[in-house]
Amino acid sequence: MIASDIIVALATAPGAAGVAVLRLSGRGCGELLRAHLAPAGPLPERRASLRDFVDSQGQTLDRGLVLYFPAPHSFTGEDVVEFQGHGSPVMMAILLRQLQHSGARLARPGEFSERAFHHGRLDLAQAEAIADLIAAGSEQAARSAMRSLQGEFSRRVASVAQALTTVRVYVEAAIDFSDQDIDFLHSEQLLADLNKLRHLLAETLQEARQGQLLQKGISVVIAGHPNVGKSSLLNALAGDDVAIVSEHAGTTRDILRQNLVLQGMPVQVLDTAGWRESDDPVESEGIRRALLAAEKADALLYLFDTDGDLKDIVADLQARSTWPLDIRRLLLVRNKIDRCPQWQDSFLQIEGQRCEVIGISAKYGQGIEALQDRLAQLVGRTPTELPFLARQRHIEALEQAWQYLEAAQAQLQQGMGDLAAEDLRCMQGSLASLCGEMLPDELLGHIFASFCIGK
Ligand SMILES: Nc1nc2c(ncn2[C@@H]2O[C@H](COP(=O)(O)OP(=O)(O)O)[C@@H](O)[C@H]2O)c(=O)[nH]1
Ligand SMILES: [Mg+2]
Repeated sequence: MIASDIIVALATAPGAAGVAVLRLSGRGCGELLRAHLAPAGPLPERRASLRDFVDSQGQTLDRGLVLYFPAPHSFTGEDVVEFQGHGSPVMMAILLRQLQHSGARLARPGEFSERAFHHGRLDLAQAEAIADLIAAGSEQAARSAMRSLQGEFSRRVASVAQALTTVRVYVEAAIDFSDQDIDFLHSEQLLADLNKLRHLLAETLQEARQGQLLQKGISVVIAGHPNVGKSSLLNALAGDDVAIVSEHAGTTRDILRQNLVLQGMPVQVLDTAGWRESDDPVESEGIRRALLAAEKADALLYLFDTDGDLKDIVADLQARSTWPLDIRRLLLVRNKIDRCPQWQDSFLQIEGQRCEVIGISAKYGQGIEALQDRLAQLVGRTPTELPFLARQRHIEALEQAWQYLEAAQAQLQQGMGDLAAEDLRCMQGSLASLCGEMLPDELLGHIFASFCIGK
């Protein structure tokens, strides 16, 4: 599916700006643009030239720099030409219309990247990294996206695929020689190769999970009874006076959302209405929404401020939440420890699992950093070096590869070489899909359609 018509789009963000860039791609796009330029001479390759963009009467519309990249040495691998004019949305609309009149078509979202992919200029993981770089919500996310764009992720997948090929060659050969006495399927060599493969895949999956946290971020809900200091905690985390703090119970009703960056992860913190019985329909609705948000959160900070028995607090939490408590995403937070200097962080066994209890003073900023660290830990962020950015699609493909590997190993232990070979073949397919090999056009189109126009 290699299209060759000429596409055009504004490569810069819409709106008034110092400069706006129009980009064209497709065979002959240099000629198409040149027909609108004065002076009319040939466009130098890969060097800027100053030209006027003129209308059909020869009147200058805009003046700017033209850059021409003939195929195949361009972003898309096709002829590409750019006009860098003044950042006037009105003028850019006029120029776009003129180019469309001459036969250029408005590019679909992500179509430049899609063409680059089809011409082998980048693989799918790299193309996705461009979109992720543009959308990055933190410095670490942006740096990680850049690593993926430079092929770090693709190279890692390639090394897993290579280790897999070694194993496959061995297993296939073992099947061919299965009538011989030697038990190839249980050989030291194969076990060592399989271990190496497992190790590589596990490492890649782990790093991809870290990258996904940087890409999609997490939601954190602060919940608890009225007046325990939920809004104060939101303010402490935000480092700003975002929410109204008051000694009157039931002040917060609507959900308040604040975006922050925590250890490179985009985090949305939600302050919610305090859980209690209420006759006020507005507050009741707020509480209903608070419970819903708490259920969906990646992490739930359950705040309390009494010295009561922790078990009672958890029992109360369990009674009020309308969904089964998931300890893996729960932090119990004791606020106002400025009033009880003897406080010490501890933990509690809930349903056989360890749940942290952390003390803070939202009002005086005590324990907030430790809480942030625990929160990052809870959602699985390990402060390792920069991971590569990964999407849900990547995690799913890697997890699928892992399942095939597990299945293959189980088959091998049973001496079922044929079935193991088949699992390993499927595993190769999962890995190939990461870089866009063997993906149906429809799925590819879907991925590129989520990019922005002009990219
Ligand atoms: N001593 C003390 N008071 C606090 C602390 N955090 C909040 N408060 C007070 O507790 C009251 C309720 O706080 P607020 O944040 O509005 O609680 P919310 O209803 O849970 O949102 C206010 O009077 C706060 O000043 C704290 O860490 N120490
Ligand atoms: Mg509040």
